[in-house]
Amino acid sequence: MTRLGANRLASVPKDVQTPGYDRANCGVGIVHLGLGAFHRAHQALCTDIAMAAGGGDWKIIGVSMRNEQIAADLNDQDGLYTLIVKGSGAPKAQIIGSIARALCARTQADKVLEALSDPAVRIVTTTVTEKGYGIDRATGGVDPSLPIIARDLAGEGAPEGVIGLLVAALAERRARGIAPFTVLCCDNLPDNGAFVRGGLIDFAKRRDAALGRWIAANVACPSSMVDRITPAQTPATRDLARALTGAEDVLAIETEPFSQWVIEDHFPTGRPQWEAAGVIFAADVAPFEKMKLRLLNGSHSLIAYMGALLGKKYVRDVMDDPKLEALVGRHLEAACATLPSMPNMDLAQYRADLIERFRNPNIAHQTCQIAADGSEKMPQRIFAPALDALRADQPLRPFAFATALWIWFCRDDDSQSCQLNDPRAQHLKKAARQATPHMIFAEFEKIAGMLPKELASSCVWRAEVLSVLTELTHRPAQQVIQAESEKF
Ligand code: CS2
Repeated sequence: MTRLGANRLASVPKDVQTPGYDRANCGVGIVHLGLGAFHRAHQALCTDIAMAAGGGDWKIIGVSMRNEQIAADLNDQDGLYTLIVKGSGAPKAQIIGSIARALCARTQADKVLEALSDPAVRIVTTTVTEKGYGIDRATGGVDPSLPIIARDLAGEGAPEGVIGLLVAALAERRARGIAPFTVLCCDNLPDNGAFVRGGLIDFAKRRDAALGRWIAANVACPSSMVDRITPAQTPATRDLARALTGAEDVLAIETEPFSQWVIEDHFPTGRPQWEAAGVIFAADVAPFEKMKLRLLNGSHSLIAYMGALLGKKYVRDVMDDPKLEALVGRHLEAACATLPSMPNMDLAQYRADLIERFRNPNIAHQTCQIAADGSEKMPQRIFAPALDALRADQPLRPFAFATALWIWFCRDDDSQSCQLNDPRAQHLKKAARQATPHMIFAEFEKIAGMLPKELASSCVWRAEVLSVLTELTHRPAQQVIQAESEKF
């Protein structure tokens, strides 16, 4: 079987869409950090559509932060890969051509810096996961206790972390009189533009105060909300790509039909015509971010911990159980009540669509994948809406329930179907394994930057979390979850 590559494009079946622009005539304009499945199903597709609609030099240099193999594989395929959309009908494949070439930051930091310093590059997009920035959310600056931040701050050799690389490239551009690039964070974090901006300025100031001031005055960091459920690749994905395109593609990925990208329109050095891909440009992204983080991601985390504790491998397996689905519905309702009014959004429809998306029988999204990095996800997905609910005297129970399940999952019991995978794993495990629910709660409360103080000190919140934890110490999780679904 021939490998996917530029020379295969002419011979893929007619129903497989190929890039609608002359790749050779479009130059590079974007560097993307974080070459995972999500980028390939989302930003790279939108840029592919934008170039087909309006041309422009917006091809992407894709940078994998740690994975050398993915970069090599992408280069072997001339930057091309197959995106398979799986809705209710037959799966549909498309070949994406917006990635010009790929690099790995861990092994080719100099080349990444060179690309980032190129005047042609006007935008840097990032999908490196919540923990990938090394930013301390309590201070808003970088966390120097993290090895990658400490290493890059020390300035020994080329930087390897996201913030270190970006600051080094911005310093180089400033020294050479080149306008800075716009940094567009595409991770599931609230106010993600301000978040990454805070990290860049703080890192820069620690090395050179004038550079910090220059970044503060000149670098645009628009916020964005991104959404598309994209599971990790499996061997079945590659088999399907082969069957649909007739080519071997080690980078093929599958995704759902739904896709959303809302961006604050602040690109001083230009941007692709992403509108052509349905991107919404909004003056304020915050309401969209809140909606997505609290409804989709919040209920995703609930599904993940129910699934992990009950041995249900995929999101769709959780949704197949009417009792669990009812708990997801309850969570969505409570989370919805915490949102600001959104006159142009039909939230009832959004919620109904979410249930359908989670149910998609053709998407094999592992609960274990979503359960990972809970300490990085719970604050914006569960604790922030819980605090708003507390202040507005709205139901806290759904958030307390999700929190207690997460805490129980952090015990990392051998019987669990998936193991704890979290940058604070040791700390969380120790806290979750305390002898009594009160001791567990007290230990979690102490974890810096995790629970908002006002929430942690609320008796109502405490009572709700403790009641679920107490039940979990007496009965199997299955019985506790089932009993919870019968409570309303
Ligand atoms: C998921 C997200 O892994 C997770 O934590 O909740 O990756 C989710 O699938 C995306 O945000 C959907 O847009």
